[in-house]
Amino acid sequence: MSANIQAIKEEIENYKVSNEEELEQYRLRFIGRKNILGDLFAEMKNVPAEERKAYGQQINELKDAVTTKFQELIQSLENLKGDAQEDHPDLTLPSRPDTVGAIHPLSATRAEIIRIFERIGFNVSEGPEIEDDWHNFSALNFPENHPAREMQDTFFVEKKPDIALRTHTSSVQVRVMENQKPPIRTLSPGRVYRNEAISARAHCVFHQVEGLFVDEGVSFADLKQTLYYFAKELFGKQTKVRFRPSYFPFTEPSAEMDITCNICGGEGCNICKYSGWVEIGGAGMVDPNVLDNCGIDSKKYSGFAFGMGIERITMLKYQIRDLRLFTENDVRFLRQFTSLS
Ligand code: 2NM
Repeated sequence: MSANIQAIKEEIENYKVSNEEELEQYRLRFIGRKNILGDLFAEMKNVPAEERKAYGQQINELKDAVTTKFQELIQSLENLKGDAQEDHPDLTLPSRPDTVGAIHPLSATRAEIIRIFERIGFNVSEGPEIEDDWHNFSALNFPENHPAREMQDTFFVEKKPDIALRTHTSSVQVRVMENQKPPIRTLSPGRVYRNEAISARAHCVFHQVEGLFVDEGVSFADLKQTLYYFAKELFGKQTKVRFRPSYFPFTEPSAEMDITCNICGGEGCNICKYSGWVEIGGAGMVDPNVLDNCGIDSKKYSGFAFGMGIERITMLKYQIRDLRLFTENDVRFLRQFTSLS
């Protein structure tokens, strides 16, 4: 085989195309009217007679190779185009499932508490998170030297005049009492701040709901029935409630409120420390001083108030053991609440 034919054969074998233009170059070189094989055919007359037959055979083989390769190149170009199309959506594929976000368990609990109290005539009130001394402490009957007013308990934004991050949402209720006339039935959910070390059970930012009912003739019996109703609605009909005497500057008398442990049903477990009861908040009759401080005549009106931590309620309801899970936003935690509404 002549060196020339061999070289062309190799050229054809190694030919690669990556676009239409290169394919056209191949066509022009090997198939078009002035293709390179034409020269080889023209050469035929110079080949010695005894070699002519073999020579002709080689050129014919070369011609076949050119056509076969051409088909291959067309196919490879088609395949390349197919690969490129994978960047585009394949409309025949089944759709990907839509991943739905989850309602944060704290939001779900807050919404549920609000729904329960709305059914018995409570509205929702909100107020500033940065408060003055009057609304956070003084109006609420905190004495001048009360420990809650100290730096280690309260985050101060400014000293003289004292401006701080509210330590409870009672400050919102002071504003409501100052601006509205009884009857008042209001629920104040919101973020509160206390200067505490962060642990599994405490955080410097957490959420509270406080409730307030002021009208003529409101009694401790009203307080108890309201909170019985609430506990059964939130934790189930079997839930029992008990009140233990306590002390708050803004209520007299004051009580702490326990419910039967919703984990063990009162049998005793490590959540309720084998007592069968868990604390869910505090309550009491609004101190007459507080009513008077807010411009409500304490001789005519009385009221009850209560407060609870939303984190604590949520932990009990969903058996969450560490408060820090609420703020870490770990999707493995959050995804467990996709069914909440
Ligand atoms: C609690 C416990 C007892 C409370 C008091 C008031 C207000 F503004 F009426 F004085 N709001 N919330 C209160 C009473 C809060 O939290 C443990």
